[in-house]
Order: sequence, then structure tokens, then C-alpha cells
Amino acid sequence: QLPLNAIKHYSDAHSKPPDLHFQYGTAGFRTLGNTLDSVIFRVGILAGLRSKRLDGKTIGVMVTASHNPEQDNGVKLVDPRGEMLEASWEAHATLLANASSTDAFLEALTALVKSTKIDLSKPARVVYARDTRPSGPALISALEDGFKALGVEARDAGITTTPILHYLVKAINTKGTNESYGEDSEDGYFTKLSTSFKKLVAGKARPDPLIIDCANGVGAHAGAKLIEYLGDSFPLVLENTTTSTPGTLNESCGADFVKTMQRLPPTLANLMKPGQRACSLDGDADRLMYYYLDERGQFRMLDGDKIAALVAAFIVELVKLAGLDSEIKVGVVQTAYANGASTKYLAERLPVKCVPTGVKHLHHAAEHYDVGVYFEANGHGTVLFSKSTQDKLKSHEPSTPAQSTALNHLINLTQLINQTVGDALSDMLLVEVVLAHKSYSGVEWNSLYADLPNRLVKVVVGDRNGFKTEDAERRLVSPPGLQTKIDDLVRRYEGGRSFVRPSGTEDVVRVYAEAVVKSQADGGSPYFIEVTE
Ligand code: NG1
Ligand code: ZN
Repeated sequence: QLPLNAIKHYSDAHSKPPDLHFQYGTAGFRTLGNTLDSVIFRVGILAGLRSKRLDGKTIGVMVTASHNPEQDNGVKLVDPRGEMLEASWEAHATLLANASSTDAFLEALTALVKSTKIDLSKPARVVYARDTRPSGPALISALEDGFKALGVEARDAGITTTPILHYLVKAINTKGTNESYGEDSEDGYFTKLSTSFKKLVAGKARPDPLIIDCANGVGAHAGAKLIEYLGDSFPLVLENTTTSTPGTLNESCGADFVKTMQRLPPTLANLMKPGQRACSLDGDADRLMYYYLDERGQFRMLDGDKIAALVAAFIVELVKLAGLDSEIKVGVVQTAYANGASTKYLAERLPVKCVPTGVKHLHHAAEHYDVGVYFEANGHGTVLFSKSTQDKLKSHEPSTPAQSTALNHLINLTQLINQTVGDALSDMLLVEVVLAHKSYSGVEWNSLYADLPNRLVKVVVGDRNGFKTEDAERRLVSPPGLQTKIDDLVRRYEGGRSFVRPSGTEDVVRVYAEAVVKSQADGGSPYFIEVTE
């Protein structure tokens, strides 16, 4: 039986704003922080029910709006293996969030319990965290009211990064099993990362200090802890760490700023010397962008596609060196936003698949490979090693010392990489491992292939739901006739490629265009202007 009286009591204190509609999209619920009170309260109850449905396994709840502006906030659920919420429950979440009154909410809950056959006698366990946004504390207390209303055993992970919360969920649910993911604490996370990193770079030259732009977000806290665990093995310099100054989060800094503006965060301008490498995290530290200044002081960006190319080539090489290339197949997953030059570079070397935008699509497609490398161009991504691949790595008998070394590197990579979700800090250490092994600076890394010039803009339209796509969002099926116009236009430009799709997180459509010549891909070119019109 649902504790209807308790839920009613709490729900009345978290009533839904009458004129707002909420949608659980690719990044959970995300909108202005001060409109989310009722949504987050209800998510607290939903998380508890999801846990009961899965026999008391621990569910994660993360309160964050990632790279979005400081006044935004959001919430997403994490499933027991550390993955995104199962798709069918996204619709349940949307339904509950939009129930217009407490009575309607109670009715929707009762219907959900029935339709999904939830055994209410099972325990409900949740672990939750938030980023550094000012709206966070109030939203967390709404979430906790949801837990109290249902009687959830809730564990507060405090202020931490999205990837650490995903790590915790998986670590808690695998605790004491032979698939243990690590100690279920921040200490466990940092120990796992730093131990495997040190093994992987043992004997390699110590790199120059790396500047990390923390976007004035929670990555600053996590970065400071990482420094303690890494000790002398790798010097880090943290910048944009003012997490308590209002208005600074993601403002003219962070991974999204760098990717969209294709330039250095202004606060780093005086710190960077030619040749110097740096990277930017986003507001919840799950995205990573690298860059450096070339010898002329020019900004050079190394985005998610460049990370995928670097990492995939390295893993393919290790698999071969370990003598496992006939047994372990490495593949890459991208979205339509991947630079055409990266797709070409990768496809010449290994299987590449294109899927619709959104981490869950990339993640699921990557699970079909023995080793699946996935990155969005914006810097969100990771590498998945299938269960059978991990078993193979553990049981394989190397026949030469060189094979043994490569095998150990691969095993250490499975420990270094956060396989639950994109993780800026884990990805950063991964990049540095590859650079150290290849003796690459930013220059060599960047020259794996040359990016095609490109532009990405938002266009506000009357109704973005009128835009329907196919072929992994690379073609429009509606509005009728528009795709033909884009095709005609693109054909006139060398290496032209362009597509239009509705955003899943903002009320806009996004227009992407690339071409061989920069002036053609650029905002002022006839090509681009016609594409956006
Ligand atoms: P939308 O708004 O659907 O384009 C954006 C990003 C995605 C992903 C999600 C979730 C671009 C072009 N799109 O999605 O890659 O990160 O947000 O945060 O970067
Ligand atoms: Zn993020």
C-alpha cells in the first residue's frame, strides 16, 4: 500500500506551478531552478518506486543543469548499473511531474504502481547529490521530502560531480559481489583512478603542469581532491574555481563555452604560453575539452572527436600488441555533430556507427562492441569494455613480455576509465596516459586529422516539434521540402554537410554546417546563411 496520507501531506507543500509543462528529456528535467520544486519532490518518490521495482537496488538522483546557465537546474535518475534511467520510465517521470494537483499526483502514482507491478513491500534505496548551483540546497530539501513521504533509505553524497554519483551507484550495487566496481565512496573513486593512472604512466616522463578550467563548478572540488591523490605523478593547476561567487558558473568559461565559441576562456589568456596544454570541464564535470596555443599563439581546440580518435587508435594498438586483435574488436560511436574529418579518420581504421544525439543512444550502441569508444563532439564520452572482454583480459596468457605489458595496460585502462558515463577527470587522465605513451604534445595529437571548418547555431522557431528527422538525425522528413533545399545547397560547396534537428534540451532547432573552406562554413557565408534560413 502506498503511504497516501504521508505523500499527500508533503505534496501539498510542493504544489505544481499551474501553467508549466515539464518534460523528462535527454538530460532529465532541466529548466529554471526556481520552477523545479514540485518536480524534484516527485522525482524523490519516483526514485524510491524505481528502487522497489528493482528489488531494492540503489537508484541515483543527480541535481544539476550541467553546462547550462547558473539559474537553471535539473534532475536526472541513474539506474543500478550506473547508467541512465531506462527509457520507458522517462515517460512515467513526465507524467508524474505534470499531474496538476496533489490528488492527480496520488492517482498517477497509484496507476504507476499497478501498471509497472511494483511490490511496495520491497525496500527503497537512493543515493543523491547536487552540483554547486545556488538553487541546489532548496531543491535537495524538496527531494528529501519526497524520500520521507515514501520512506526511502536515502544516502546523501553531498556536492559532487555527476560521474562520481554514477560511480557510487554502481559501486553500491556491486558491493561484495565478484563484479565489485570499487569502494562505494569518493575515496574509493579517487583511489581507483589515481592508482591505475600511476601504473599506466610509470617510467614515462612527467608531463608539464596541466591547466584545468573548472568552469567555477563542482569540478573545482573534485579537481582539488584529485591533486591530493595524484601526488607528484601529475601536476595540475586549477583555474576558475570560485564556486561560491554568484554568477560565475559556466560564465565565459567551461567546456561548453570553449566548444561553442571555439576560443580560450578569457581568464586563461594570460596563463597560457605557446605549446601549453589546458582543458575545460563543464558545470558538473562530465564533459571535457582540450586545447593548446601553437607556436604563433593561435588557439587550437581538441574536442570530443579528437579525444575519440586519440583514445580509439591507442586501444586498437594495445589490443594488437597484446595479441588479442582477432578476439577483441574495437568500435566507435559518434553523432551527426562529429566533425566529418574525424569520421573519415576513424572509419579508415575501425567500425564507426552514427546514432541520434543523447548519451543514452551512444552508450547503448557502444555496448555492442567488445570495446566501444563513444564521444560527443562537445566532449562527453567514455569507453566501454564488455564483460566478456574484461574476462578475456584477465584470463589471457601472454606469450611474450611485450604482450604481457600491453595486456596490463589494457587492464589498467579498464580501471582508469569511468565506464558508467562520460567523466571529465577520468577522461583527462586517459588522454594524458595516451599522450605520455605516444610522446605526443598537443601538436602531434591535433595533426591526427585536420578538422573541417564548421558552425553550429540555434534557431528559434514557432514549434520545434514540427521538425522530424531520420537516419540518426542527419535528414529531415518534416517540414516537407526542407531537406531537398538543404541537399541542393550543400551540393554546391566542397565537402559541404549540413543538418537540422530539434534540440532535446532547449526550445530551439540546431543548424550544423561544415565545408572544406572556412569562409563557406562560417556564419557570414552565403552557404551558412541559406542553410540557417
Ligand atoms: P540537444 O539540446 O538535444 O542538442 C545537447 C547536446 C547533446 C547532449 C545534450 C544533453 C549538442 C549539439 N547537443 O542536446 O550533445 O550533450 O545536450 O546534455 O551539443
Ligand atoms: Zn555536464
